[in-house]
Amino acid sequence: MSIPFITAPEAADFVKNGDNVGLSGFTASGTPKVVTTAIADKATAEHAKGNPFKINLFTGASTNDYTDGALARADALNFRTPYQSCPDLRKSMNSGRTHYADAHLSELAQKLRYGFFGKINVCIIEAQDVTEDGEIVLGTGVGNVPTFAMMAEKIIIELNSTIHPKIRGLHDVYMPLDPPYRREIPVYKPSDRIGSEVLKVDPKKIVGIVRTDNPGHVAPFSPLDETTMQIGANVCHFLASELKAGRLPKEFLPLQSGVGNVANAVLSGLAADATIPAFTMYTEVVQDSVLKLMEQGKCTFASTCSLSLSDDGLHEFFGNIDFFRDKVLIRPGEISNNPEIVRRLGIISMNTALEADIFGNVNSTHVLGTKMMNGIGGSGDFTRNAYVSIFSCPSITKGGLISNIVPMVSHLDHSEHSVAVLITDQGIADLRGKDPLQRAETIIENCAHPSYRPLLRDYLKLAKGGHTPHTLKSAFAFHQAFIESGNMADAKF
Ligand code: 0RQ
Repeated sequence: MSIPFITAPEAADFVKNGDNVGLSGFTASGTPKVVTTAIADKATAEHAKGNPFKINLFTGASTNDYTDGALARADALNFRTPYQSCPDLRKSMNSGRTHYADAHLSELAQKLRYGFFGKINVCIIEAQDVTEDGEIVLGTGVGNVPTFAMMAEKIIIELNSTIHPKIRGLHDVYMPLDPPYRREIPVYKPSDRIGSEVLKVDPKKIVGIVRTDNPGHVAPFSPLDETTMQIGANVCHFLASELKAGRLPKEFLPLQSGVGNVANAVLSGLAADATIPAFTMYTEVVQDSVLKLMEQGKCTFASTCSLSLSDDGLHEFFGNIDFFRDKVLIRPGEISNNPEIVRRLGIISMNTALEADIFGNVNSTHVLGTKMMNGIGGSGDFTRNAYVSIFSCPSITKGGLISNIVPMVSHLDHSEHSVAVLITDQGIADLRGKDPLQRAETIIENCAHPSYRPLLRDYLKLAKGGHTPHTLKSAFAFHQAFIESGNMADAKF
């Protein structure tokens, strides 16, 4: 092999202060581990010498602690996009040390190609294999790596020996042409393969290969609690009744589900419901629960951007690869989350809100309107274009000190125009075809916690005027009360 093998610190030396760096992967899956840690170490060493060292980091979604965690702790991130879920990075963003541009995941690749963010200096790719002529077998997550690799001046390969060789053949790497030459993306059903099994890059740009046997780790989910199970049961009930009423085709439609416990509860609920036929998924993350659904014959295919499986899940998947091989495709985020395809396939989207207001607007990102939690992720890609878009959240949080249903959201991610159905542990608010006042009544009576319903009814009685009644002076009384006393129930209008 004429491409040199180098150490992680040697790889980190290719990264300079102020560089734009793009990483392969989506969630912890497929994301580099040792080169990013070495960049963090380099930053710490440079800072100790009094030198500035910060990079601008572009990814597919959230990463791992070897990346966002290590780099944030080393104060090595000047700019970060499009999504994160790391406590240390959250602190850095919320204190203004890292500039964070929260963005729809499907859009970053094309915006980079359009030139909106400048060039990519270095692209770091986790790979299972790489050939002399630049053919790369990727890991369990793809993200935006096709665009990063195409644009990058230098490419570093992190060759991870823990990635199972049988991953080859699961990827579907495709990059659309840009306007005015773009054509339709030819995915007409979730299982349509449109691209290549490998990522092809210019081998002359590969400056080195770093070997690693770091397996990384996807944290398993906490056990389902009563609230989560109730939300899951309500979502299943909604979907089953839509099917019965003929508002969903009898063949069902592909599902997208966010990450986390509610998604897992919904998927296991669907599996248990005999009235729901076997379905496909067109989604961005496949978790362990999907493997079970496939084994039960309930999920027949999943198009995804990453296999975010626990260690046990990975073992099960590659142990039975002959069974799973024709049931999964791992694609770039630009395709897994593509609005054109979401609209065409008629995806049922299921995402999570931090809070929703009585008119159906959703805040997925900002605690009390100011502190960034994670980011909008792929939720907007799917929600805005779904056949039916569902948002769920608990009715109360922190033992009832917070009502997740408020008079007006303190930050807006998904507007009333994109939110079709709101579901909490209390019940289902079907917002389709309702005017604002009808939506408010439905959300208060069906979704708000009983202890907050009187306050919300009072707000609505006081709210004045126009098409969407509000009392602007009191619209944030719940949030103000929480800031002042630590309890939204102390709200005064
Ligand atoms: O706090 O961690 O201190 O316990 O927020 O809340 O209920 O555990 O819910 O983990 O599913 O996260 C919206 C953040 C929900 C996530 C969000 C507090 C609560 C807890 C977390 P603690 P839960 P989840 C697929 C699609 C956007 C991206 C997306 C998310 C913590 O789902 O990031 O959809 N979504 N991507 O106590 C103050 C409120 C609160 C609140 C909850 N109203 N005010 N704190 N909390 N509600 C994924 C990808 O794109 C990759």
